[in-house]
Amino acid sequence: MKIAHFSDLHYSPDRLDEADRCFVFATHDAIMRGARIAVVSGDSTDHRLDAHSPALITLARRIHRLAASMPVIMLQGTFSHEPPGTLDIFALMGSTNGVFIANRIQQVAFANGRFLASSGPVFNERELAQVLAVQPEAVFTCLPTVNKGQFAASVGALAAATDLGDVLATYLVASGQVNARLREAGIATVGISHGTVVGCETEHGVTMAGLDHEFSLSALFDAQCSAFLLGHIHKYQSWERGGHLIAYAGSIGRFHFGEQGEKGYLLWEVDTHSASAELVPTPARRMVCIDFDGPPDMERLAQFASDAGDAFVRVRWQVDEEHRQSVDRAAIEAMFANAQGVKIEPRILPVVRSRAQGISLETSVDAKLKRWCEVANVGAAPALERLQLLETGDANAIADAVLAQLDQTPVATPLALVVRPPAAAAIPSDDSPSVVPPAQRVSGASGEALDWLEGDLFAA
Ligand SMILES: [Mn+2]
Repeated sequence: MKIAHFSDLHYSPDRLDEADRCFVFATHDAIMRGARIAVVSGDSTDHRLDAHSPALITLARRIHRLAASMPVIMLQGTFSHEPPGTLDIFALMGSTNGVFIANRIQQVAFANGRFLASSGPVFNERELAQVLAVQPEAVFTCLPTVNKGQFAASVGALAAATDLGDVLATYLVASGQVNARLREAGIATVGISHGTVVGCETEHGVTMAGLDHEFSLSALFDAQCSAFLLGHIHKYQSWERGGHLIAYAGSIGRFHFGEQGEKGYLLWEVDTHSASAELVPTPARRMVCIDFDGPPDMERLAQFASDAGDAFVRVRWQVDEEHRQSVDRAAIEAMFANAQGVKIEPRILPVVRSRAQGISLETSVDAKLKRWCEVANVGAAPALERLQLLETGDANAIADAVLAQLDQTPVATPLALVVRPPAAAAIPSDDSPSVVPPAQRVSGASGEALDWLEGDLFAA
């Protein structure tokens, strides 16, 4: 039997365009290809939607139209995306065929165009006998998102993270025993769930390791379903063992920048003993990410812009705070004027002036100056000598001493003056962080001349 598996539709005002373009394509394709039954494995909506929201009405219309062609099963997804109760209204969208809402752990048989659900988590003996008697086309084992809060309340918060996996694994084994009997009777068995499989890969290429995920692959295979249809992870991927197949359909469209892999829906072929699935790509939007470690390279950007076509483009760069004005944001926006959308994300690196380490720990001005000379790589002896002059001599005496020193200097030839004027040799250039020699600062009183030593240079 052919099953059309759609997942993670995320209908919402912001994503309506993308979700609906892809879902309309996928449902139409599934109808054309003669799918017998449709499954939506969770996250039909992105968040709580008002009844008058165009997103909700549009989704209701799509489900209604789909149900005109084939029966539909909708599984409860993540509560933040699909608040409990959201799906109930879709049970009313059935037309020629019904829409079955799987919002608790249960098994459901599809026979003679009708859904027969178990009263408990699996069919009991009496129910199983009835199911076998009607020879269903398929039996679905439904494992919707488990409310971890409720679960934690029953087993304790500490145990909840790891015990949930054990509880679900136990359930899957129990359902496996029922599924084995169904298979013996020639009935196709299908699992549907919404959660994270340990070791799967997200749409951003991150491998989900750890113990607090819902299932292991072996636990899912323990359910002994020919096919296991998964939702939650937005990247299509599959695992096969002995003809049984487990697969995430991935999200119907591309909702975030940086999502890897193709988007689509899965057209499954499921029989009693095995299953296969084909990813049918949807016309998901193209999203291009261009990242620069430093300021953007405008030439390369121009090249990207000419290739971008109708993609959604995100440009990221990072630039020091003081050079932020050097990037022409408007020019970049203009470059991508033909793209579907452009998102510009500059990262401004704040200028952090490093304090000379350890200066604040020194107690005397001498020691502070010496430490600063070490850190700034400036000769300490002349600086300390001049500091002493400032502390002991008065301005006139210092000036006289400097003039007397200059008088002793041999008269330079004009050429030598141009090439290397001796008086200027000691003057640091403006941008050099070295100490301004006291000789250049003798005009004021000594207290005033010490001002440059105070300020925030020595702040901790
Ligand atoms: Mn999702």
